[in-house]
Amino acid sequence: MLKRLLLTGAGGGLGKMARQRLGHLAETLRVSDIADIGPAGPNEECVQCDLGDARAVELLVEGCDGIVHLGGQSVEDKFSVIANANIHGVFHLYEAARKKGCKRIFFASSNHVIGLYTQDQHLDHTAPPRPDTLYGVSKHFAEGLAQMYHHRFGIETALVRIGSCFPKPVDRRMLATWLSPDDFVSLVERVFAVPRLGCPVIYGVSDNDDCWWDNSHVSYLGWRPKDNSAVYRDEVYAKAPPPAKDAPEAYYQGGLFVVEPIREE
Ligand code: NAI
Ligand code: 15L
Repeated sequence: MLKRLLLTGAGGGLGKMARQRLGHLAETLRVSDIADIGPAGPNEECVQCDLGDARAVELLVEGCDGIVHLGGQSVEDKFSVIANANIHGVFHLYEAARKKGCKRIFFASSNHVIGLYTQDQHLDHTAPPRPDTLYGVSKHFAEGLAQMYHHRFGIETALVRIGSCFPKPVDRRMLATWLSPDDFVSLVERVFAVPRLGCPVIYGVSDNDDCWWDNSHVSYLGWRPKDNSAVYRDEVYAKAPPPAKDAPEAYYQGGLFVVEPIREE
């Protein structure tokens, strides 16, 4: 069991669920966000912190032997917003981990690192990145940063390219990208249970019938996703007629992110 697990982004959609379901992994769960997420529950510590503030992040990481890093900008935005949370923020986190001796991190990367591949392409961890947005580029930056801290300083990171982690899939693309909350939790559990993690890219996706991504290189983790989006297929199909075959949401793995405008500043 970990002594103190840091959960960043605890005020977000995924973070709220993780806060409820990951407490058993550590004696103390330190939950953090830029937003106020207090009060602390039993065995919890709450720390309000902007990831863009290097000194605050160093204090945040102090005393933690594991991190589930969900905090940051989670969709496309102006470059300044992406840069603060996802570029400066992730650098501050790894620097703090190095200085304070935290050796294992679950990093919420994203399918938008490979969003410009088409939906008929099957990818494994060797596929060269094709980010679809500044957001996707920032996640790729973080993956590279984690590799550097692994090979130079021995910090292990699960680089989890999450597909779409929501209670259920809500559109046709998500029939392929859906990661169920239960499968997310079981993946975090395996990441902190295995004796040797390394720094692998892992596709964060359930055992869906529709499948673009291959995780066979990380079978050593013993992670076996159990849910399948197919049980929601009829519900999803009933919502809306299929988009045109060449519509971005039907053509690219990143869906509509690929047509996001580039926002300067
Ligand atoms: P979210 O947007 O609901 O939560 C992100 C949290 O990070 C928010 O509570 C926000 O206040 C916090 N945050 C933003 N900027 C910050 C800063 N400068 N300092 C400290 N905290 C800050 O996003 P969600 O859906 O919960 O996703 C969590 C993580 O997983 C994100 O990093 C996202 O990029 C990643 N992800 C999520 C996917 C999903 O399907 N939910 C898919 C792929 C990746
Ligand atoms: C992401 O990276 C986002 O954080 C999430 O909000 C979803 O848009 C997800 O990707 C997705 O592609 O469905």
